[in-house]
Amino acid sequence: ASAQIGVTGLAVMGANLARNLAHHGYTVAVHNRSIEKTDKLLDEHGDEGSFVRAETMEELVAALEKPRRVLIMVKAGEPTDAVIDSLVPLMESGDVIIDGGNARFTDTIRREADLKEKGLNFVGAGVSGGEEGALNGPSIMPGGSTEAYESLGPMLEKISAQVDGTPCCVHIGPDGAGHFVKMVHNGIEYADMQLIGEAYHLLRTGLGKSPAEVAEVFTSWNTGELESYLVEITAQVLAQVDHTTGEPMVDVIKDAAEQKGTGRWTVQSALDLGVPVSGIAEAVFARALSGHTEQRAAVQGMSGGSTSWSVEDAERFTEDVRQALYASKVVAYAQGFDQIAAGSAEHDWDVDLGDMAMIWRGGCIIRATFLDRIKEAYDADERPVSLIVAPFFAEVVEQAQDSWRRVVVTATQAGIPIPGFASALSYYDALRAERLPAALTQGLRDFFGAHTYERVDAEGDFHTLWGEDGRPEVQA
Ligand code: NBP
Repeated sequence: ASAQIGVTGLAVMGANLARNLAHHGYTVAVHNRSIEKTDKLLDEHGDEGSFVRAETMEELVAALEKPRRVLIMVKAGEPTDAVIDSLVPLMESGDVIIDGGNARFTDTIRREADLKEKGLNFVGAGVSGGEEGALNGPSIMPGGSTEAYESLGPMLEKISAQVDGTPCCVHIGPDGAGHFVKMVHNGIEYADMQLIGEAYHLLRTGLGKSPAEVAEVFTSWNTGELESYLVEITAQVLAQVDHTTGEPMVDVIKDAAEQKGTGRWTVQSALDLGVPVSGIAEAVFARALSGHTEQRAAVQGMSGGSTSWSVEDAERFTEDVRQALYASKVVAYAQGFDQIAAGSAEHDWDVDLGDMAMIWRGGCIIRATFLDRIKEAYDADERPVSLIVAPFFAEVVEQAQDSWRRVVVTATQAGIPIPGFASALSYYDALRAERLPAALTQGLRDFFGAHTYERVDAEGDFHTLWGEDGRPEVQA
């Protein structure tokens, strides 16, 4: 037994993580259900480091030093359970099984509890950054016992992305904490991409810019506050020309967005936790709407916004859109971090929000300059109740709001859909409002269902005999 870690599941992610581990000097035992992928990896990259070829799960486990560590990188769901089932009889107390796939955090909680009973350590690790991250340094979000992290953490920290000498990997918390945080990370990624899409749509439709011209705008935005991987690659995608037709690539791609599930899970979990992640929800629904091609075709002929609408000052409009994008992005992140805090409280995970911002600074899809500011905000002596009121972001949002409002008004008049920008602004205005129509909602609920309400001027639950003149409110 000579390998420090085994990897099973050698599609793009597993193969690249195995190579990353080998590049860092670890001997890696490699296994895949069908041997072709194992041999392809070894043929093409076997000379990059020290690998041990394992044809069967038995060979994989036999190749490992104790305590054994096996990283599973297979399709999430049933395949992961199947692989765990075949590993368990081969492993011993103290060994560590790591699931680096995009597991649902509730599955991770279940698996961790099952394996703990069998004396095995189970680590559910969220891995972000796609195939390039896996190879050159991803952001890693491992959840599991402290004991398991002691054995595994140093390896994961070594192969993760590094920013200013700090690894983009930290022990998130027990059992499902890592996969929960990875899920919300993906939800934020959905929101981020939706907002970027709306900004593009506004510049394209509102200003009549070509995709290549919008690409230039994004390139310039990437030198400022919005600097981020997603803004950078937006410019690249928009600048791409299709070689078959000579058209901008973005015009050749069918405009129906797909999803694999993490965004939907984020919203489902947020509904259970009662956290209003409206930005993420709008992004998930916007993707769903884009795929309803039959309904879209049916409604396409109906009347739209003002036909006389035009932008007078293109430069100002572009800056307004930039500000709207920035402020809406702050709202989306504020909501996502609220969800992590709520999930952590619900499951006793004790997740450090500042650490989350820190490990997303490199390796992952939502890496961005402003994560440093988010880390500062959550590391402050007093944790802000919302990112929006942390001093740095309060200033961002307040400064952006005139632009933000102009963009929402203009887009609405022009008939350009901006669910992300508009809902983010409404979220801000709702939190800001001194009184909300929730009082009326409570009145209605009490009227039709005797659900009771609380008063502003007295303690207790009250019920009113609505409409019956002179009848006093009664305390329920
Ligand atoms: P896939 O998600 O496409 O899964 C393919 C792998 O799963 C192959 O190795 C395949 O073996 C194996 N597999 C399947 Br399918 N069913 C199996 C079973 N019943 N028993 C054993 N092995 C089985 O690979 P991926 O895109 O590399 O992703 C791996 C994991 O990482 C997934 O959970 C994914 O969600 C997650 N992830 C992906 C990305 C990304 O950018 N792609 C990013 C972050 C996380 P075979 O070769 O024998 O068919």
